[in-house]
Amino acid sequence: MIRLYSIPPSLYSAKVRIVLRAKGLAFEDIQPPGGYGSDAYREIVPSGTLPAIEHDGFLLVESEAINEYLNELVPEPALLPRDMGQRAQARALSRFHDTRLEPAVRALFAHVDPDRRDTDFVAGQALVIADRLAQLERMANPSPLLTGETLSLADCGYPITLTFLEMLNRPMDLGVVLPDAVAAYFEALKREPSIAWELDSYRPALAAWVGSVTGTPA
Ligand SMILES: N[C@@H](CCC(=O)N[C@@H](CS)C(=O)NCC(=O)O)C(=O)O
Repeated sequence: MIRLYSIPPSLYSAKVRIVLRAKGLAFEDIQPPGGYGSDAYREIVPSGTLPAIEHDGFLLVESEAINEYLNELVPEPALLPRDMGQRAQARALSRFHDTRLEPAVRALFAHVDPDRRDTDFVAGQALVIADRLAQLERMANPSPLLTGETLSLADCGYPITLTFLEMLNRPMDLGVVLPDAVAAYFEALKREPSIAWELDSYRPALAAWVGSVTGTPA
């Protein structure tokens, strides 16, 4: 049994759960004692960060490393292409999510509460996000997923970040429109069973978080 340390709105924990489910792995979802960064949690996970997994006494943090580990732990279904170049490209697209698109969306979190919102910053950040999405459209050629017909590690962060964006777009007046290819890709992601499963529980958790910050239902 794998233990996953996570909290409900944690985007990178959702990215790991998609792989756990795609691999058919049983797991126990545990909230960090005292919250992430607490002394109690650091005694278990020295970095104090989420997500973390514990498997047969082996502890690992960082969603990319965790997902690569799970992909090797259970080889089928393979979540990376056989071809070396395509495999490298899948990793590049996953890192584009983690280092370019997601941080641009995450920068909005401090402004979700209307009482603490800097509208100029939010308007500027909406442009950055639109630029990142346009970059993604130029880099990727989803058919319908990033490496073809079947789910790969490249795909696992995008459905969560795009769901965040979808949920914040209207209440924060972002006016971000997904480029056509990215919108079609998002729809294909939602049809993927392990992603649909994750989104079923993730959406309410996200809505609850947005509602708790804004004081209104999202
Ligand atoms: N690069 C990390 C990002 C995960 C992340 O941002 N986790 C947040 C919680 S959702 C966290 O642990 N923050 C505490 C910290 O950065 O010290 C990954 O891919 O796992």
